[in-house]
Amino acid sequence: MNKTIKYTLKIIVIGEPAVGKTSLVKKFITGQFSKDYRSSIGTNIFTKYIKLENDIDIKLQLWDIAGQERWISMRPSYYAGAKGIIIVGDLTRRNTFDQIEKFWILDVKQYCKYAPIILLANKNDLGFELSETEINSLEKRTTAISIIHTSAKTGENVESAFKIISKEALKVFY
Ligand code: G3D
Ligand code: MG
Repeated sequence: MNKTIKYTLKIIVIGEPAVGKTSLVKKFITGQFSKDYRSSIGTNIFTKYIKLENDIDIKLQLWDIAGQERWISMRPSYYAGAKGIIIVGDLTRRNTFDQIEKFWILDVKQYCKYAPIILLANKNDLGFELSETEINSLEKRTTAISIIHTSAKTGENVESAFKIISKEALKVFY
């Protein structure tokens, strides 16, 4: 007999403005939409229930920054209790990946040491400013478990990206 187990995972989405964070979350959530807007901390929180292999039921709580990406005072509460981190870069803008190394990774290491990280190289449907080699070399330097090319526009790899970080978070925390 299969047992159904329910876990709640807080997954946060970070990265420079306009890389596609909100679009990715909305693409993933579509169909099961519940939105909890907390303007006091500058955050949208979306909930989605998913099922992983082995009948593991997960309640995903996806935290999406509502503007003001680097708003200092919000960051500790944003990171608190996060079980997985999604960092998004925009393939059409090199600077958004530079900032992952220069800013976001340092932030994650400060506020959220143990949560696994994946990098999303988003807007894969458009022309690239970065080569494959450059992207892949980021994996080691950022301690990301993987780098996934996504498109919030076409939906490419969106669902699998959220599932990968969920599985990894379960491994680390439960
Ligand atoms: P953010 O939440 O990181 O700030 P948004 O980013 O999700 O608001 O996206 C910023 C802009 O990029 C939006 O365009 C959005 O439609 C576009 N975008 C996001 N992801 C993709 C993608 O994968 N492919 C393409 N082609 N566009 C994408 P607008 O014009 O509305 O500002
Ligand atoms: Mg946004």
